[in-house]
Amino acid sequence: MKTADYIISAVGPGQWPTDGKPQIALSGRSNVGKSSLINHLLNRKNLARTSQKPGKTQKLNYFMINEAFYFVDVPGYGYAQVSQTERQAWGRMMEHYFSENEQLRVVVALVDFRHPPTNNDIQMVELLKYHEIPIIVVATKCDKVPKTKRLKQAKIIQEKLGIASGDPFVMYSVSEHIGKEALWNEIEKFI
Ligand SMILES: Nc1nc2c(ncn2[C@@H]2O[C@H](COP(=O)(O)OP(=O)(O)O)[C@@H](O)[C@H]2O)c(=O)[nH]1
Ligand SMILES: [Mg+2]
Repeated sequence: MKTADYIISAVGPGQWPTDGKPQIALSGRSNVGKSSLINHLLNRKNLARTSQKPGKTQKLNYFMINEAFYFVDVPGYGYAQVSQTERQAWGRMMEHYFSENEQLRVVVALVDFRHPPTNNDIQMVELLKYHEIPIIVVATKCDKVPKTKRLKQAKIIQEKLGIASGDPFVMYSVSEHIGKEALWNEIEKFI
């Protein structure tokens, strides 16, 4: 890791970078720990802002990493207070991004390790599969699950998401520094 710079909050396709550099997107429901994970991966305190009011602005936040590739912070889904209209706008934006963006190499799909995947988590994985976009599943907050239960919980999540046991799956904890190297190893395969 050398540099990480915030580039743009893109409200529409006209603002998507067109320099051809690879894009790695990160998705997950609101509060799954996405901002925390991005900051942890990049050794930065507050590059991706944590605890923002979810569901307000539906923008794709682009970060340039090592002047070589982008992290794209996808707005969180599944926030109860979001209106139907906003939900639909989010769906259209994501549909567009996944179908039209040739620089998108892989999506890091975050799920909360403490709970079985939500319907929204499952739909996200299905959408990615439909568009034939490679997926790295990351189970966040694994510190909250006792070590002896982690293997079983991982299997439940993989099964519910319809992910094969050999597909990329990383248990992550920001607070206990688990998973960073494993996730970078998986991401590097797509750059
Ligand atoms: N125990 C634990 N809590 C975490 C972890 N990662 C994030 N959190 C907490 O989860 C909450 C939501 O995190 P945030 O990064 O803002 O989630 P986002 O909405 O997905 O961007 C915050 O209170 C974080 O401190 C983790 O690895 N372990
Ligand atoms: Mg966030």
